[in-house]
Amino acid sequence: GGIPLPGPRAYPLVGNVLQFDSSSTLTSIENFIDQYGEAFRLILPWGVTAVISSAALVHELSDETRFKKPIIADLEQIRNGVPAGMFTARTEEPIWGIAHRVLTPAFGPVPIQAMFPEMHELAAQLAMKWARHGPQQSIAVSEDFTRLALDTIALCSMDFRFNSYYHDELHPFITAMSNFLIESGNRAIKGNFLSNLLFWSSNRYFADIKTLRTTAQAILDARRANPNGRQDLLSAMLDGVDRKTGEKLDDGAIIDNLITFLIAGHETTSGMLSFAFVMLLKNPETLRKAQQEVDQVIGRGPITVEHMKKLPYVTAVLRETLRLCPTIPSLGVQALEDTVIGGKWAVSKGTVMLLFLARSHRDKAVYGETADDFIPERMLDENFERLSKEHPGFWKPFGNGQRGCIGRAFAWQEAMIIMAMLLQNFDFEMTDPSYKLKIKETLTTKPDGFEMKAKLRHGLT
Ligand code: MNH
Repeated sequence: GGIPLPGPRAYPLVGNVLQFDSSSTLTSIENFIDQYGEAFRLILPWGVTAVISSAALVHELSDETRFKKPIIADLEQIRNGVPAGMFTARTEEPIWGIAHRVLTPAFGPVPIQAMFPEMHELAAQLAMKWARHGPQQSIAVSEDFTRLALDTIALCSMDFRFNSYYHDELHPFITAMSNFLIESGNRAIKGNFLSNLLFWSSNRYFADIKTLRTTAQAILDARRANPNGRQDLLSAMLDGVDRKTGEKLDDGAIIDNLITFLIAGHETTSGMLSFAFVMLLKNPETLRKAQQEVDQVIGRGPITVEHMKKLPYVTAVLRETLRLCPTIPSLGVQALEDTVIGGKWAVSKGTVMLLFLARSHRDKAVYGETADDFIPERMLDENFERLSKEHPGFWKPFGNGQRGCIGRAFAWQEAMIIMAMLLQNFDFEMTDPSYKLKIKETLTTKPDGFEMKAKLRHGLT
């Protein structure tokens, strides 16, 4: 049963591709949503694709007995470089289950808390850098948060120091990684065949992959040659035995997951932090409240791991930031069988559906008339729990179910440390007070061209 999904007219061969504004995929989809509603279909290079944008439907499609994560588009292309990484593996591939079971405990609360000192050290380095800049220097916010997030995931997961703050030029590994991601995105549109015909970009693509893999291999070899007893994500992968299959991760899978953590761990976290400052500076009352909370709870003393759970307003600021600006703006799911969604639309087996968080997170049925406004109060624990009971699909920035983000606690601790430290030590202003939020779209989203100035409130603590 069920009626077909509505959607714009599709053309032979190209489907709806030419109806996209190439400068912004997100805006193009928003425009389609305005026209066709909470569920409609597009014909894209990988086939019929439904776009879903209400919280109720997002909840329905989060049911893992009916839908699974598809590996398409960018994710499929990233497999050219990391064929066995857990972000891009298919759930039915044994290597995904092994990595998932071996790594889940390593991302648990106890090991993450043990990473506090190293996370704190890198946060303090960033605060030091901004202090030295002085109050007149305009800070390229996402660039510096990208340095922080990359250095943090590399240090905490594999004991490797990029020392990004000390270089204007990025480390060759980082350049290779960002080119690899951009080109994977391009290839998702052009397809493998055409992409491999374009020799220049294709040669560079495979050279970048080689740089990524040889660097990760070198880090692995160094650890094996010098097992220093350090407990981190790399040691968890080297020593871990899957209780279900009795298998260990082979070197290929370890390398793929090291690269995966660097990819998955840096853009999303730095995007979240950058958007948080856009939101705070555009809503000065929220900045004042966040700073007041830090002053009351931490004061001028050192930030400790115990403080992390005692900053409800700062926590709510990050939740509200990810609501309005989910750094992964959509999640893919795929129907396991022919089915009907929303009680009316027919969807055939295998159909890919994009859960468009950038819109479902602003559903008026959940958030009312103030859905587009930045109001951290609605994300304070009590309200957050009430929303999650009344509207279970309300907030999904970390994905869903067994394929949800494994690095959530990692990202959260890292972000809370730097937020607390920056609010404790600096007052901020936008370099251009008339800055209008513009979104840079790659695999993830970030604010484009956002700069601010940071003025020490007192001596650095
Ligand atoms: Mn993370 C999966 C968002 C930080 C490692 N992450 C996901 C997914 C989302 C997501 C959404 C699911 C994607 C999908 O369904 O295709 N992740 C985030 C956000 C942040 C984040 C918003 C920060 C803010 N992620 C991190 C960090 C790490 C990490 C930090 C690593 C240390 N994430 C992963 C991995 C997966 C993932 C690995 C894949 C998990 C799996 O499929 O088994």
